[in-house]
Amino acid sequence: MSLINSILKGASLLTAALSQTSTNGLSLWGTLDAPLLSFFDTTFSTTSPFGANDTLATTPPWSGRTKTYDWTISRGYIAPDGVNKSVILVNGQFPGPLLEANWGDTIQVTVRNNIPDEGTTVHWHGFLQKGTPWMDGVPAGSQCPIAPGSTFVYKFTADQYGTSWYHSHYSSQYSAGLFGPIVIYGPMHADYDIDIGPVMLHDWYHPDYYEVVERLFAVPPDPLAANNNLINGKMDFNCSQLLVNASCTPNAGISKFSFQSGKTHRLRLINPGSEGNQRFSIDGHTLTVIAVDFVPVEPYDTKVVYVGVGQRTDVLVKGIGKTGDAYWMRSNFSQLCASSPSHQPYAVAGVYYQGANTNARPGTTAYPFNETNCLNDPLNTTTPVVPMTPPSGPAVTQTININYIINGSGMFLFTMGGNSFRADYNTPVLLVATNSSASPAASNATSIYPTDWNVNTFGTNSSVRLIITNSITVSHPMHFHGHNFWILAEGNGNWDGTITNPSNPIRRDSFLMGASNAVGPAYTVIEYISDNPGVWPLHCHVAGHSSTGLYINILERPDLLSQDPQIPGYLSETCDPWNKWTSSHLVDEIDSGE
Ligand SMILES: *[C@@H]1O[C@H](CO)[C@@H](O)[C@H](O)[C@H]1NC(C)=O
Ligand SMILES: *[C@@H]1O[C@H](CO)[C@@H](O)[C@H](O)[C@H]1NC(C)=O
Ligand SMILES: *[C@@H]1O[C@H](CO)[C@@H](O)[C@H](O)[C@H]1NC(C)=O
Ligand SMILES: *[C@@H]1O[C@H](CO)[C@@H](O)[C@H](O)[C@H]1NC(C)=O
Ligand SMILES: *[C@@H]1O[C@H](CO)[C@@H](O)[C@H](O)[C@H]1NC(C)=O
Ligand SMILES: *[C@@H]1O[C@H](CO)[C@@H](O)[C@H](O)[C@H]1NC(C)=O
Ligand SMILES: *[C@@H]1O[C@H](CO)[C@@H](O)[C@H](O)[C@H]1NC(C)=O
Ligand SMILES: *[C@@H]1O[C@H](CO)[C@@H](O)[C@H](O)[C@H]1NC(C)=O
Ligand SMILES: *[C@@H]1O[C@H](CO)[C@@H](O)[C@H](O)[C@H]1NC(C)=O
Ligand SMILES: *[C@@H]1O[C@H](CO)[C@@H](O)[C@H](O)[C@H]1NC(C)=O
Ligand SMILES: *[C@@H]1O[C@H](CO)[C@@H](O)[C@H](O)[C@H]1NC(C)=O
Ligand SMILES: [Cu+2]
Repeated sequence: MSLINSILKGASLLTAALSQTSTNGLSLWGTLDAPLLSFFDTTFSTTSPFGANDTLATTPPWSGRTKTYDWTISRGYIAPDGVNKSVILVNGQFPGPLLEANWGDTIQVTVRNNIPDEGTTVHWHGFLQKGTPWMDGVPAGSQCPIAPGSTFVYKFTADQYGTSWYHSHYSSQYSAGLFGPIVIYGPMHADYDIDIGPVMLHDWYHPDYYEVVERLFAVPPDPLAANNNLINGKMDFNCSQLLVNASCTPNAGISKFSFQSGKTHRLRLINPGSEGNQRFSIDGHTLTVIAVDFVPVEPYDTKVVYVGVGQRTDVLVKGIGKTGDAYWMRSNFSQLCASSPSHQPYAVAGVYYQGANTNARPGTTAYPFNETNCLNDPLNTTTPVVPMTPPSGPAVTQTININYIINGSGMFLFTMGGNSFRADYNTPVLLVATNSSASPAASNATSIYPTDWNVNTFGTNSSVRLIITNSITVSHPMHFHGHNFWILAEGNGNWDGTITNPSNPIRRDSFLMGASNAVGPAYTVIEYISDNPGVWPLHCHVAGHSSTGLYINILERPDLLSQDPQIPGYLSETCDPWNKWTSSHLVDEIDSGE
């Protein structure tokens, strides 16, 4: 019997065999004790008028309020699915604590790195960081790694509202658990009664993250397949299929959620996974999509949503159940789109209506579903609530191809724009871009950057259109920092210039890049306005693909960066301790660094 069938059809009650502390440390995610979230608080707003219904606003109210957090990053041992393993925790929690704020707040997070032998950073996925490009949390891009034993204070504006996540950007460290959800309360264009909060859907590996990366760099590469799939950091595992030497407890306990009959629930789906794109559904229920990434969209109904790695989808779910009812929530690791098939791709959680026995096993049936592609809903189904029209012609258009090479040592490496990326942790691109003695060159040329840093610049062009093509038969969940860019078109073969919804194309910060097929290479055409000086990575969010080079840096408005006097000071806060630490410790940069 497969694990999933034994969970779905088992005879006993769904009682967790391990305590929440054993499975998730100090985290409450996935338990019925996890707090419900609140709503947008407009009372603080000093810009007037500004209300919960100002859904067309494009700039945040200035709140004057700072939300402060104090986090310690450290190693620990937990058993999220019953298999005990070494992880990296935020304040002892997996998944990490909720970062919540109102739109327009200042967020200040003190991050103390207590990992004894590795640097770290925290990236705030999807925030624009306009005016604070040194707070993006990218080692070798916007900062040096935070050295073991040192602290860095991230401070930035909650410039977007909706759902996101934070994660380490250092090597594949987030695969070890260093991530958590972000909720920014803002105007609401669709009403709901109950905010269930984050629902994190992600694959899970039993070996240590470093071993997963090591196997990628073997010759020939020997990629490890995901061992399990989790919802809010929890799932069961069949211990007779264990492939590592670790203690294993069956029936560790799955996630559970409370629903109320007749009420509308908001679920904030997040994929913080390492490889697997997820198909999410709740048996018998309809999902109304209201936001993709940080972009509110005109509501549309569907039974299944596809959430790629790094993406978020906010859905409203009408409580169709009666008192005492229980339903299965499901998230399937999309096998059609996986580079390596997962050992156990099916995650489930229990949805319990008022009065239900929360240890009872739901008896509901999944929607039948066959995978036909590895893309989000068609571009024309998704219309942003706040309309924005791209300029009638972009200032510059560039094609960037994704491919691979086998290098002189027989290593398989991904390439983007012709080169495989590799970072230098001691020399962030942003620091070089503001190096006053080098700035005349930096403002004009990429020649001062080593080739494998993959630095691209478009000078002072006001808008940039990128035709990203993929020559390989594997799809990629791509993420671009610093922008909510437009997605103009996607397909295979040659783009004919047609733009979907030309007056208001979908915008987001993470997209699914299709695979090459019989028609030809895949293409996705994106466009952004060059209004955010900084160093913005554009990369695949599959941890192993980014580690093997599927990554470029876009150096935006180098002319303005070279004149910013604040940058050297911010960078020395991490680079001084890091340079000191690395002068007496060998940094084992096994992968690209990201
Ligand atoms: C666990 O896996 C073993 C070996 O594949 C299989 O024989 C057994 O039926 C599975 N048990 C359950 C409860 O799924
Ligand atoms: C996991 O291993 C650690 C370290 O060996 C131990 O302290 C902890 O009790 C174990 N937890 C479980 C659930 O086995
Ligand atoms: C927002 O609009 C709804 C429906 O039009 C109304 O019931 C509600 O009072 C409004 N809220 C605010 C804060 O204006
Ligand atoms: C498995 O781990 C245990 C505890 O760390 C150790 O005593 C044992 O030798 C290991 N077994 C194998 C086969 O590596
Ligand atoms: C998810 O997997 C289950 C099998 O566990 C299957 O019945 C269901 O149709 C799948 N749903 C989707 C959306 O892929
Ligand atoms: C899925 O594919 C099978 C086999 O081709 C077919 O019988 C079934 O009707 C399909 N289901 C859906 C929901 O499309
Ligand atoms: C989107 O485009 C597809 C194919 O081009 C078409 O079949 C579909 O009706 C369109 N949907 C909407 C909502 O316009
Ligand atoms: C091939 O790539 C690996 C990983 O980046 C690197 O360690 C190795 O030196 C490269 N070999 C050559 C010949 O460039
Ligand atoms: C800054 O530029 C000078 C002169 O080109 C060079 O010697 C120095 O290494 C550069 N520093 C950095 C951090 O790039
Ligand atoms: C920028 O580079 C181009 C081509 O290399 C050169 O012609 C031009 O003079 C440079 N401009 C500046 C300001 O350095
Ligand atoms: C726009 O970008 C192109 C391609 O990088 C470059 O050749 C051109 O000089 C840029 N124009 C300006 C005004 O910076
Ligand atoms: Cu990829």
